[in-house]
Amino acid sequence: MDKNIRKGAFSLAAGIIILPAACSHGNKPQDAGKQLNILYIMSDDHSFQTVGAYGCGLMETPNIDRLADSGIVFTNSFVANSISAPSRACLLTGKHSHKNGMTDNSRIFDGGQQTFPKLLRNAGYETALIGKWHLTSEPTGFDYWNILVGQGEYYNPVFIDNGKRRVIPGYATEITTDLALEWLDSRKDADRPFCLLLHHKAPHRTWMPDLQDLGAFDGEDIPLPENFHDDYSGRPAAAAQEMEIGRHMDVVYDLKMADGEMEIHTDTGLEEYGRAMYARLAPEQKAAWDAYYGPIIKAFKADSLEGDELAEWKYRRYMADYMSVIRSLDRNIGRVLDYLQESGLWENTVVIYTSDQGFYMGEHGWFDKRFMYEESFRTPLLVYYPGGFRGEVDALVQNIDHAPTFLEIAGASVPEDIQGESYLPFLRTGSEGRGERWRKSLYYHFYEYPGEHAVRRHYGVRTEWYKLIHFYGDIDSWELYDLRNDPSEMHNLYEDRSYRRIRKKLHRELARLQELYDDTCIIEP
Ligand code: SGN
Ligand code: CA
Repeated sequence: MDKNIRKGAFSLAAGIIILPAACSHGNKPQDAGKQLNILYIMSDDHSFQTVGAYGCGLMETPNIDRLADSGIVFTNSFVANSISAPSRACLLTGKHSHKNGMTDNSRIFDGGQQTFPKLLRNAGYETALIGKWHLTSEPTGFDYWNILVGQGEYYNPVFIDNGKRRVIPGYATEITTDLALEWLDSRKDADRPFCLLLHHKAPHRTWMPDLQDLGAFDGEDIPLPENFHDDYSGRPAAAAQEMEIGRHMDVVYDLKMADGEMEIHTDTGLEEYGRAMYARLAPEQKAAWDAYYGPIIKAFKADSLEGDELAEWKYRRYMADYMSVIRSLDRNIGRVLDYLQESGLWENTVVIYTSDQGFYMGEHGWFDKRFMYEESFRTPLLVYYPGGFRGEVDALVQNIDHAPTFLEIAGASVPEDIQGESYLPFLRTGSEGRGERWRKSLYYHFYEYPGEHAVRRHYGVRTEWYKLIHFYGDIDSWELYDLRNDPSEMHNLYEDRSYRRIRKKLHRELARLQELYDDTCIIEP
């Protein structure tokens, strides 16, 4: 194999996770009956491919991996609707999008509805939210909240602190972490258990690294995914998207080629935003920024790349920036874990690390998410539970499962209308926890079309081995994948006669899930 080509991310990830303490029960037992604290850390657009513990080899994340060393790596963790605001609403309510009303990013979350932070408060918890929120309405159910405005900025971001806006100079990941540590420290003597939602902006577009991480991946061989030059044959919705690195990623906006001479121009409509992004930097930030990107801009101009060469250059710049942003994320998660360990909170705090969805690292030639294909349907999930299981769990879990899990941890009852299932038994005893009673398939529904990146509406079902997807609206197409033989989902087998029996079973399972979750609203654009 050409050393510059890497295999499909999923095939790289599958089966090669090596955990030092796999399948042992090595943590200190927790105090029986005491309500554990919950620290839920969620980043934005962090791919499992760039979490060291998932074994893809793209980069190391030594601090996030501390959760793998002391806890569980969920190797089959998924979302219900692969986009930010809907994903956050699934988290808060434990329900699919059609039930919580947050079907796409343009909606406003109804904060009057039942959410797990409200129920935890009733159960005696102190609740806090710090970082990205993205649900437009004011947060409800939190004793303290301090959130970024909308998507938030990487540099010198505006925070809304329990209603008051202020610009905080510096880098978003550091600032968000500082605020979380300050909040934890401020409640040192509190006797109530806490639930803190620590939501990072990183590594969302436009992947602006912290100054200290600029160039962290320079000189590294960043191999192209095997299917980078996908031609999307047999997959009309995949062919119709607008999220290709080659065609849709903007060199000024996404890849920081905002040259002082104003000679570089792009046609995606994003150039001016790229220049404005640079303009927001403070003078000393600009100086460090220029020292790094200046020579890259110069070489880019001199090389006048085109076609595949340009697409591959864009891919490598994108990956270098994205991974540099994660370096800071990982370092800051390390600061929080250090604090828990030094303060003694480590013994009675459950720590969850996940993302609002996955992301494409050039697979199919893409960045962004939205599709029910593996890279964006999956999301990393690592959980440390004091006194609990250490190792891997391969059960199919989904982001609607957090709410019932947290309620069960708190000893609160789980309301009937919550659609997720508690994964607490896995935290205690690993895969034996729920055994045969656990779900065998997952339901997914994406709605944001017409919308940025032009991914068509679709819903589908995934079992351990197969996936069935229906794209609908101004397109009507079915896709079927055999994930064992085609983990990169390149061959749509829906019309393949040898899969007729499987196709029928998957249709039946899809209908069962739509009935179970009561999803009757196929919204036509
Ligand atoms: C922004 C990005 C998109 C991204 C959405 C949703 N464009 O609109 O590329 O898909 O957010 O992301 S940008 O030009 O504003 O960066 S989400 O994770 O928040 O749902
Ligand atoms: Ca996101």
